[in-house]
Amino acid sequence: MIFVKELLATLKKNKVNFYAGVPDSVLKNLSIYFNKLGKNKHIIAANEGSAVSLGIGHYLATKKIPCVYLQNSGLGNAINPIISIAHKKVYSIPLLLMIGWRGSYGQKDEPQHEAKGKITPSLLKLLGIKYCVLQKKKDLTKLNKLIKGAYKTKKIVACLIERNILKTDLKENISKKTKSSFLRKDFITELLKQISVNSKIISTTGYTSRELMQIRKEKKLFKGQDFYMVGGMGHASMVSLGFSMNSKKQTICLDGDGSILMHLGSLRTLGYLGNSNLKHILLNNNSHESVGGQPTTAKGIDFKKLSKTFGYKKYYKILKRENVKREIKNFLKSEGPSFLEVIISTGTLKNLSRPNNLIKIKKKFME
Ligand SMILES: Cc1ncc(C[n+]2csc(CCOP(=O)(O)OP(=O)(O)O)c2C)c(N)n1
Repeated sequence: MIFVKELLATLKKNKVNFYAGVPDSVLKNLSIYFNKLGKNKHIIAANEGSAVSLGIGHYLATKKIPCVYLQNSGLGNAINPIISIAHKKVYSIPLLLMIGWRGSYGQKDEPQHEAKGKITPSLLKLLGIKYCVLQKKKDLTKLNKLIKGAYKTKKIVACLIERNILKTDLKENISKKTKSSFLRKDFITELLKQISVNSKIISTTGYTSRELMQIRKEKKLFKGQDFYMVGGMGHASMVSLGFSMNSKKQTICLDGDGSILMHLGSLRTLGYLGNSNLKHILLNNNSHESVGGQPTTAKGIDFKKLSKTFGYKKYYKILKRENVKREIKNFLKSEGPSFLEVIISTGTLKNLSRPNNLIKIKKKFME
């Protein structure tokens, strides 16, 4: 167990005072501190590659090592700027990567995390990144040494943090990020009632997929088939496009705002190439609810203009419970590619289970 305050003190001692990252449930207690910092000290990036790049820019301007935080599933996104810009053999820019280690050795986790967790240390070795594992307070000495070394060698260093290691006495204060009182589960329930038996749903990472699976079971709503994006956050739209271009079936992408922002360029590909069977839904709660409710930057985006300019044919919006039935009906009937923005409040079902028999899920989806 390590207190966040102790960890941050080690960083401060080494003049690490800028943080950029993508939120993660393992590092949730750090986010509580970060939320209090101004934008010159902390930035929630759209994806992990962007977080690394923000860190690189920060170093170029300040000569101080930035802390880039991420879940190990996001290491893939981060690798491009790490190896092609910051690496010792390229521009040699020192960074500290703080990595939430899902699927660490010996810890039971979801299939996608177990696969990534197992290779995380080898990936770091392959990238030539020295790292330490933080489990106890005394491990902070190793971190201290690594950062000091990074200043000298101009190399990237990292620390891996497993689940339930970081503690804090600060109280979580997750405020609602939208004015809506309508919940994700209410929308999903109505959608499942209205879709046809042949519909296919491709749903984004986190609570959306988990709730979709749970609601089907609890409410016995079995029309259509689902493909849960248990990982690959931000890629549900392109999986949907790839599927819909090769099938006549109605294809519904169920996306989140954090996920949509992670690879926003994909929306243009979808709007440009999508066929009439493709329907894209954004469940907008202006937050990364699945990993602790940290804010996204979705608030203020005019998704009507954005989807139109990206080539979607129709845009619908649900703000109030009263309009849900009617708007879902219109949306499902529309000639796609069409976009439906649903403003939801944070709040999720209790005791959510997780998709685990993934091969079975894939086979059923492909039937
Ligand atoms: C590449 C990658 N980075 C980070 C994560 C951790 N993660 C899982 S769900 C999630 C938040 C998703 O936010 P959003 O799409 O807005 O959906 P919400 O959680 O609000 O339902 C994050 C950051 C991940 N799974 N993959």
